[in-house]
Amino acid sequence: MIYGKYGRVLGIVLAGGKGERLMPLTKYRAKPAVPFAAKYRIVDFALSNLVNSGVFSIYVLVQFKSQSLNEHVERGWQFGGALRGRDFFITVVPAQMWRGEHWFQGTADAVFQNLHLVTLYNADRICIFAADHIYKMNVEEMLDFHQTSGSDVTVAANIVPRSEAHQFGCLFTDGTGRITGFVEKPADPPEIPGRPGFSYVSMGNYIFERETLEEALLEDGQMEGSSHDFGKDILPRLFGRCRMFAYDFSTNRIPCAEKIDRPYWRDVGTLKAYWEAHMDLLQPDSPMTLYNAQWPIRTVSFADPPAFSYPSNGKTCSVIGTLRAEGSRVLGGVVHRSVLSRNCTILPGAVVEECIIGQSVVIGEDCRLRRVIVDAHNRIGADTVIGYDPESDARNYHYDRDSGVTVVSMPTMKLRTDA
Ligand code: ADQ
Ligand code: ADP
Repeated sequence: MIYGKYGRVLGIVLAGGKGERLMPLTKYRAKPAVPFAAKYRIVDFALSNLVNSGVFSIYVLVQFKSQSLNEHVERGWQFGGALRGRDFFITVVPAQMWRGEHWFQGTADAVFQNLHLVTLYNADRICIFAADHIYKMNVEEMLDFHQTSGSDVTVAANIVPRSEAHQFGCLFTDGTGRITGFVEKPADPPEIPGRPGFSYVSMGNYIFERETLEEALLEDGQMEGSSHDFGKDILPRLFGRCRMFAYDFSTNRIPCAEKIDRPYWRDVGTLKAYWEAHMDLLQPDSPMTLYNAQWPIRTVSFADPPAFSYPSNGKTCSVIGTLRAEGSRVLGGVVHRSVLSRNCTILPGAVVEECIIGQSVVIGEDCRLRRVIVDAHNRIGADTVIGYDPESDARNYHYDRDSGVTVVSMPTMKLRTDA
């Protein structure tokens, strides 16, 4: 267990991102609360990685539209009985204007405004992790690397195609992994020497020695013009001034009896990436599996009935290559390469292909849906066709030209106070 071996390790999960590029999925919820893979929320991956690695003291910093995120963490992520207490907690921390009349201005400010929690916990080192990614990571291996290399700051790093690297912080390292340069979201990302077409990028997960963190944040807090962001301000300022190393994610190993869990990491910040990450999971030889009992992805449990499917009204029922949450029912429809979330219903004659169907959604009789994300609580009327005509989809729904995916957003709630 980590506790003791690496001193007092505090986890801080940055879960305040707005997720504008995921609109309309982020219209009523924060990005880390966006549902994923039928029964999870995006934040479950970061939290599972920390907990599975033995980090049991975690603050989750939230900001925008955090209601459902708070409820999710409170409902699904609490230690019970004798484990509840000073060293076993997962606590949501809202912005509280500790340092003036403003919300969290950036990721660094979010931690700066909560530095007293680091002091209260008496942390030796702090794992500051993003909440926006689908991945599995054995954090103990990163802590081990941090400790053996005598690092003050360790940045988890992954190799991505250069064409995607402009969305990330890009790193330069020497042969030992020491960071020799850091540039946040460059228009012209640098290539890895000797690996044309690929760049080395920050995964937004950092381990800081406490003193280094406190000094860097105090300095940043006084800086005029800073955006108070780890990627934009803190990291570029720190390298050269302290021992800063990149932890190579491709070396990370997840315990798995069947040797199937290969390193997988995906920023699901855009609708395209979100949809593709789901399609990755549906591949029989998917690099990431949800079925590794030694590295469970944890989430809230509900008293939902079992998933069920049967032919109805003489219509065939075929469900293939599909992730199905509890309570989902296919009553005589065809569902291929799709995701069925909790308690959704597919009515007779409907054909659903490469779709993500949200919680409690009903897909009406004889509907045809292809490459559609239907957000929670929608009722799609009988005979509706979505995903076959981009122009019509763009008029009626949210059509994402980049991916060719259509999104049906959550129905607008009519409030009694609305005019
Ligand atoms: P971005 O992906 O642009 O870059 P950002 O929007 O800052 O990251 O979000 C990082 C994490 O912090 C997310 O989990 C987000 O939810 C959370 N967050 C954002 N603003 C917050 C705030 N004000 N308060 C609390 N939490 C907040 C970062 C790094 C890059 C790196 C990528 C990897 O800056 O260097 O490559 O992550 O995806
Ligand atoms: P839930 O599982 O509670 O439905 P979701 O993530 O699907 O959570 O929804 C996010 C939040 O948005 C919930 O707190 C829900 O009550 C709220 N919500 C749903 N529809 C609307 C709406 N039309 N207007 C405002 N809030 C909404």
